[in-house]
Amino acid sequence: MKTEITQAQIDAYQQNGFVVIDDLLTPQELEEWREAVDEAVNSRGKQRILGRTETQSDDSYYNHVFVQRVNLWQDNDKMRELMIDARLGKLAADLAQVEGIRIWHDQALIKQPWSNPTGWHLDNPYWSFHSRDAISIWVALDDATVHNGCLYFLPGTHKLATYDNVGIGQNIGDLFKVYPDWAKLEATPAPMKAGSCSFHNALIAHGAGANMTPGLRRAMTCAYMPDGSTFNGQRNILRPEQIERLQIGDILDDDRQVPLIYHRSKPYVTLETLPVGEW
Ligand SMILES: O=C(O)CCC(=O)C(=O)O
Ligand SMILES: [Fe+2]
Repeated sequence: MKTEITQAQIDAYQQNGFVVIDDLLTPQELEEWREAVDEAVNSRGKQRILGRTETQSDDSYYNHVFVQRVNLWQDNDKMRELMIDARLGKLAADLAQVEGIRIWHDQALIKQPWSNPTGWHLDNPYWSFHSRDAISIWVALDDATVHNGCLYFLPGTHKLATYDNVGIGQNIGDLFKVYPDWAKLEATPAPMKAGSCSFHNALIAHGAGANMTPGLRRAMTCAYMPDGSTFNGQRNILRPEQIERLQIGDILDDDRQVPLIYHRSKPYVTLETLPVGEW
Protein backbone atom coordinates (compact mmCIF):
# COMPACT_ATOMS: atom_id res chain seq x y z
CA MET A 1 0.00 0.00 0.00
CA LYS A 2 1.19 3.47 -0.83
CA THR A 3 1.72 5.30 2.44
CA GLU A 4 3.50 8.45 1.31
CA ILE A 5 1.77 11.49 -0.01
CA THR A 6 3.35 14.69 -1.21
CA GLN A 7 2.82 18.25 -0.01
CA ALA A 8 1.48 18.98 -3.52
CA GLN A 9 -1.22 16.32 -3.01
CA ILE A 10 -2.15 17.79 0.38
CA ASP A 11 -2.33 21.27 -1.15
CA ALA A 12 -4.44 20.02 -4.06
CA TYR A 13 -6.80 18.26 -1.65
CA GLN A 14 -7.19 21.38 0.51
CA GLN A 15 -7.69 23.62 -2.52
CA ASN A 16 -9.96 21.45 -4.68
CA GLY A 17 -11.61 19.26 -2.06
CA PHE A 18 -10.45 16.01 -3.65
CA VAL A 19 -7.33 14.28 -4.86
CA VAL A 20 -6.68 11.08 -6.82
CA ILE A 21 -3.84 8.87 -5.60
CA ASP A 22 -2.62 6.43 -8.22
CA ASP A 23 -1.77 2.86 -7.29
CA LEU A 24 -2.75 2.95 -3.63
CA LEU A 25 -2.86 -0.84 -3.67
CA THR A 26 -0.36 -3.28 -5.12
CA PRO A 27 -1.82 -5.75 -7.65
CA GLN A 28 -1.78 -8.41 -4.93
CA GLU A 29 -3.57 -6.17 -2.42
CA LEU A 30 -6.13 -5.26 -5.08
CA GLU A 31 -6.91 -8.95 -5.55
CA GLU A 32 -7.27 -9.33 -1.78
CA TRP A 33 -9.63 -6.32 -1.54
CA ARG A 34 -11.77 -7.55 -4.45
CA GLU A 35 -12.16 -10.98 -2.92
CA ALA A 36 -12.92 -9.59 0.53
CA VAL A 37 -15.50 -7.09 -0.73
CA ASP A 38 -17.23 -9.63 -2.99
CA GLU A 39 -17.38 -12.12 -0.15
CA ALA A 40 -18.60 -9.59 2.43
CA VAL A 41 -21.27 -8.19 0.11
CA ASN A 42 -22.53 -11.66 -0.78
CA SER A 43 -22.71 -12.83 2.80
CA ARG A 44 -24.46 -9.60 3.92
CA GLY A 45 -27.39 -10.44 1.65
CA LYS A 46 -29.91 -7.68 1.09
CA GLN A 47 -29.31 -5.76 4.31
CA ARG A 48 -28.04 -2.38 3.18
CA ILE A 49 -27.30 -0.92 6.62
CA LEU A 50 -26.39 -3.36 9.37
CA GLY A 51 -29.20 -3.84 11.86
CA ARG A 52 -31.85 -2.10 9.81
CA THR A 53 -34.80 -3.52 7.91
CA GLU A 54 -35.25 -2.26 4.40
CA THR A 55 -38.25 -0.62 2.93
CA GLN A 56 -36.96 -0.16 -0.61
CA SER A 57 -38.27 -2.42 -3.31
CA ASP A 58 -35.72 -4.31 -5.39
CA ASP A 59 -36.66 -2.43 -8.52
CA SER A 60 -36.46 1.04 -6.97
CA TYR A 61 -34.41 3.68 -8.77
CA TYR A 62 -31.92 3.85 -5.87
CA ASN A 63 -31.29 0.10 -5.90
CA HIS A 64 -30.21 0.55 -9.50
CA VAL A 65 -27.74 3.32 -8.70
CA PHE A 66 -25.50 0.82 -6.96
CA VAL A 67 -25.50 -2.11 -4.61
CA GLN A 68 -24.72 -0.38 -1.31
CA ARG A 69 -23.64 -2.32 1.77
CA VAL A 70 -22.67 -0.25 4.79
CA ASN A 71 -20.29 -1.09 7.64
CA LEU A 72 -18.88 -4.35 6.33
CA TRP A 73 -16.08 -3.94 8.89
CA GLN A 74 -18.64 -4.70 11.59
CA ASP A 75 -19.80 -8.06 10.29
CA ASN A 76 -16.90 -9.40 8.26
CA ASP A 77 -13.50 -10.31 9.70
CA LYS A 78 -11.55 -9.74 6.52
CA MET A 79 -13.15 -6.35 5.93
CA ARG A 80 -12.37 -5.42 9.53
CA GLU A 81 -8.74 -6.27 8.84
CA LEU A 82 -8.71 -4.07 5.73
CA MET A 83 -10.52 -1.13 7.31
CA ILE A 84 -8.84 -0.99 10.74
CA ASP A 85 -5.59 0.14 9.19
CA ALA A 86 -3.59 3.03 10.61
CA ARG A 87 -1.96 3.58 7.22
CA LEU A 88 -5.32 4.57 5.73
CA GLY A 89 -6.06 6.68 8.79
CA LYS A 90 -2.76 8.51 8.47
CA LEU A 91 -3.31 9.27 4.79
CA ALA A 92 -6.73 10.71 5.68
CA ALA A 93 -5.33 12.66 8.65
CA ASP A 94 -2.50 14.11 6.57
CA LEU A 95 -4.80 15.21 3.75
CA ALA A 96 -7.48 16.59 6.08
CA GLN A 97 -4.83 18.07 8.40
CA VAL A 98 -6.44 16.68 11.53
CA GLU A 99 -5.01 14.96 14.60
CA GLY A 100 -7.00 11.74 14.61
CA ILE A 101 -9.29 9.73 12.35
CA ARG A 102 -12.25 7.54 13.28
CA ILE A 103 -14.25 5.35 10.94
CA TRP A 104 -17.73 6.80 10.49
CA HIS A 105 -18.84 4.08 8.14
CA ASP A 106 -17.41 2.05 5.32
CA GLN A 107 -19.47 1.13 2.29
CA ALA A 108 -19.14 -1.05 -0.76
CA LEU A 109 -20.67 0.72 -3.77
CA ILE A 110 -21.08 -1.54 -6.74
CA LYS A 111 -22.54 -0.21 -9.92
CA GLN A 112 -23.85 -3.20 -11.78
CA PRO A 113 -24.05 -3.18 -15.58
CA TRP A 114 -26.40 -0.46 -16.84
CA SER A 115 -26.77 1.31 -13.50
CA ASN A 116 -28.27 4.74 -12.92
CA PRO A 117 -26.00 7.70 -12.23
CA THR A 118 -25.29 8.79 -8.65
CA GLY A 119 -26.97 12.18 -8.21
CA TRP A 120 -25.00 15.23 -7.10
CA HIS A 121 -24.78 15.36 -3.33
CA LEU A 122 -22.74 16.27 -0.28
CA ASP A 123 -21.90 13.54 2.23
CA ASN A 124 -21.53 15.22 5.60
CA PRO A 125 -25.05 16.69 5.87
CA TYR A 126 -26.38 13.09 6.13
CA TRP A 127 -24.10 12.14 8.99
CA SER A 128 -24.62 12.34 12.75
CA PHE A 129 -21.82 14.87 13.23
CA HIS A 130 -20.89 18.00 11.33
CA SER A 131 -17.32 18.69 10.34
CA ARG A 132 -15.71 20.70 7.57
CA ASP A 133 -12.75 18.29 7.78
CA ALA A 134 -14.56 14.97 7.35
CA ILE A 135 -13.04 13.00 4.50
CA SER A 136 -13.79 9.83 2.54
CA ILE A 137 -11.65 7.37 0.65
CA TRP A 138 -13.00 5.76 -2.51
CA VAL A 139 -10.94 2.81 -3.73
CA ALA A 140 -11.54 1.62 -7.29
CA LEU A 141 -11.77 -2.18 -7.47
CA ASP A 142 -12.36 -2.03 -11.23
CA ASP A 143 -11.03 0.60 -13.60
CA ALA A 144 -13.45 3.50 -13.11
CA THR A 145 -14.06 5.29 -16.40
CA VAL A 146 -16.38 7.94 -17.80
CA HIS A 147 -18.25 5.00 -19.38
CA ASN A 148 -18.89 2.91 -16.30
CA GLY A 149 -19.61 5.53 -13.65
CA CYS A 150 -16.47 7.19 -12.35
CA LEU A 151 -16.83 9.97 -9.77
CA TYR A 152 -17.26 13.62 -10.74
CA PHE A 153 -16.44 16.57 -8.51
CA LEU A 154 -17.18 20.31 -8.47
CA PRO A 155 -13.78 21.56 -7.32
CA GLY A 156 -13.77 24.06 -4.47
CA THR A 157 -17.41 23.60 -3.46
CA HIS A 158 -16.35 22.12 -0.11
CA LYS A 159 -15.39 25.64 0.95
CA LEU A 160 -18.84 27.03 0.18
CA ALA A 161 -21.14 24.21 1.26
CA THR A 162 -23.43 24.42 4.27
CA TYR A 163 -25.02 21.52 6.15
CA ASP A 164 -28.35 21.99 4.37
CA ASN A 165 -29.37 18.74 2.83
CA VAL A 166 -31.28 17.57 -0.18
CA GLY A 167 -31.89 13.85 -0.42
CA ILE A 168 -30.34 11.94 -3.32
CA GLY A 169 -33.41 11.54 -5.47
CA GLN A 170 -33.95 10.54 -9.04
CA ASN A 171 -33.11 13.97 -10.43
CA ILE A 172 -29.35 14.13 -10.49
CA GLY A 173 -29.32 17.94 -10.38
CA ASP A 174 -31.58 18.51 -7.37
CA LEU A 175 -28.58 19.71 -5.33
CA PHE A 176 -28.52 22.81 -7.52
CA LYS A 177 -31.88 23.91 -6.15
CA VAL A 178 -30.03 24.56 -2.88
CA TYR A 179 -26.83 25.81 -4.54
CA PRO A 180 -27.97 27.52 -7.78
CA ASP A 181 -24.56 29.12 -8.36
CA TRP A 182 -22.92 25.72 -8.64
CA ALA A 183 -25.08 24.79 -11.61
CA LYS A 184 -22.80 26.93 -13.77
CA LEU A 185 -19.59 25.11 -12.80
CA GLU A 186 -17.81 22.50 -14.93
CA ALA A 187 -17.46 19.12 -13.28
CA THR A 188 -14.13 17.30 -13.11
CA PRO A 189 -14.35 13.56 -13.79
CA ALA A 190 -12.03 11.37 -11.73
CA PRO A 191 -11.35 8.24 -13.79
CA MET A 192 -8.88 5.91 -12.17
CA LYS A 193 -7.30 2.52 -12.56
CA ALA A 194 -8.34 -0.35 -10.32
CA GLY A 195 -6.25 -0.14 -7.14
CA SER A 196 -6.07 3.65 -7.25
CA CYS A 197 -8.18 5.80 -4.96
CA SER A 198 -9.52 9.24 -4.40
CA PHE A 199 -10.03 11.11 -1.17
CA HIS A 200 -12.77 13.71 -1.04
CA ASN A 201 -13.93 16.24 1.49
CA ALA A 202 -17.37 15.29 2.81
CA LEU A 203 -18.72 18.73 1.88
CA ILE A 204 -17.65 18.73 -1.77
CA ALA A 205 -20.37 18.38 -4.40
CA HIS A 206 -19.89 15.05 -6.14
CA GLY A 207 -21.72 12.39 -8.06
CA ALA A 208 -21.00 9.57 -10.49
CA GLY A 209 -22.01 8.74 -14.02
CA ALA A 210 -24.25 5.94 -15.18
CA ASN A 211 -22.70 2.57 -15.86
CA MET A 212 -23.06 2.38 -19.64
CA THR A 213 -21.14 -0.89 -19.88
CA PRO A 214 -21.93 -4.57 -19.43
CA GLY A 215 -19.25 -4.81 -16.70
CA LEU A 216 -19.11 -3.99 -13.00
CA ARG A 217 -17.87 -0.76 -11.44
CA ARG A 218 -16.93 -1.84 -7.93
CA ALA A 219 -15.68 0.58 -5.28
CA MET A 220 -14.86 0.20 -1.61
CA THR A 221 -15.19 3.39 0.35
CA CYS A 222 -14.84 4.60 3.89
CA ALA A 223 -16.13 7.78 5.47
CA TYR A 224 -13.87 9.16 8.18
CA MET A 225 -14.71 11.38 11.14
CA PRO A 226 -12.10 13.65 12.70
CA ASP A 227 -11.51 12.64 16.31
CA GLY A 228 -13.41 14.92 18.69
CA SER A 229 -16.50 15.33 16.48
CA THR A 230 -19.81 15.68 18.32
CA PHE A 231 -23.32 14.31 17.88
CA ASN A 232 -25.63 16.64 15.93
CA GLY A 233 -28.93 14.85 16.58
CA GLN A 234 -29.17 13.05 13.23
CA ARG A 235 -29.74 9.32 13.12
CA ASN A 236 -27.93 8.28 9.93
CA ILE A 237 -26.35 4.86 10.63
CA LEU A 238 -26.83 4.92 14.42
CA ARG A 239 -29.26 2.51 16.04
CA PRO A 240 -32.25 3.83 18.00
CA GLU A 241 -30.72 2.62 21.32
CA GLN A 242 -27.55 4.57 20.54
CA ILE A 243 -29.50 7.71 19.70
CA GLU A 244 -31.39 7.41 22.99
CA ARG A 245 -28.16 7.48 24.95
CA LEU A 246 -26.75 10.51 23.14
CA GLN A 247 -27.26 14.19 23.78
CA ILE A 248 -26.55 16.74 21.08
CA GLY A 249 -22.98 17.89 21.64
CA ASP A 250 -21.70 14.57 23.03
CA ILE A 251 -18.33 13.52 21.64
CA LEU A 252 -18.66 10.42 19.46
CA ASP A 253 -15.80 8.33 20.73
CA ASP A 254 -16.87 4.73 21.29
CA ASP A 255 -14.37 2.52 19.48
CA ARG A 256 -16.98 -0.21 19.07
CA GLN A 257 -18.94 2.04 16.70
CA VAL A 258 -16.47 4.70 15.54
CA PRO A 259 -13.00 3.17 15.96
CA LEU A 260 -10.07 5.56 16.22
CA ILE A 261 -7.81 4.05 13.56
CA TYR A 262 -5.08 6.66 13.72
CA HIS A 263 -3.99 9.51 15.97
CA ARG A 264 -0.85 11.62 16.01
CA SER A 265 -0.45 11.77 19.79
CA LYS A 266 -2.71 9.28 21.54
CA PRO A 267 -3.18 5.52 21.38
CA TYR A 268 -5.46 4.25 18.64
CA VAL A 269 -7.04 0.87 18.05
CA THR A 270 -5.50 -1.98 16.13
CA LEU A 271 -7.09 -5.26 15.10
CA GLU A 272 -5.78 -6.76 18.32
CA THR A 273 -7.00 -4.01 20.66
CA LEU A 274 -10.33 -3.22 18.98
CA PRO A 275 -13.04 -3.67 21.63
CA VAL A 276 -15.70 -6.16 20.63
CA GLY A 277 -19.45 -6.13 21.17
CA GLU A 278 -22.19 -3.66 20.45
CA TRP A 279 -22.30 -0.21 21.85
O1 LIG B 1 -19.57 5.55 -6.03
C1 LIG B 1 -20.49 6.34 -6.20
O2 LIG B 1 -21.28 6.23 -7.16
C2 LIG B 1 -20.70 7.47 -5.26
C3 LIG B 1 -19.67 7.54 -4.19
C4 LIG B 1 -19.93 8.58 -3.17
O3 LIG B 1 -20.82 9.35 -3.24
C5 LIG B 1 -19.03 8.63 -2.01
O4 LIG B 1 -18.11 7.80 -1.89
O5 LIG B 1 -19.22 9.52 -1.17
FE1 LIG C 1 -20.90 10.66 -1.60
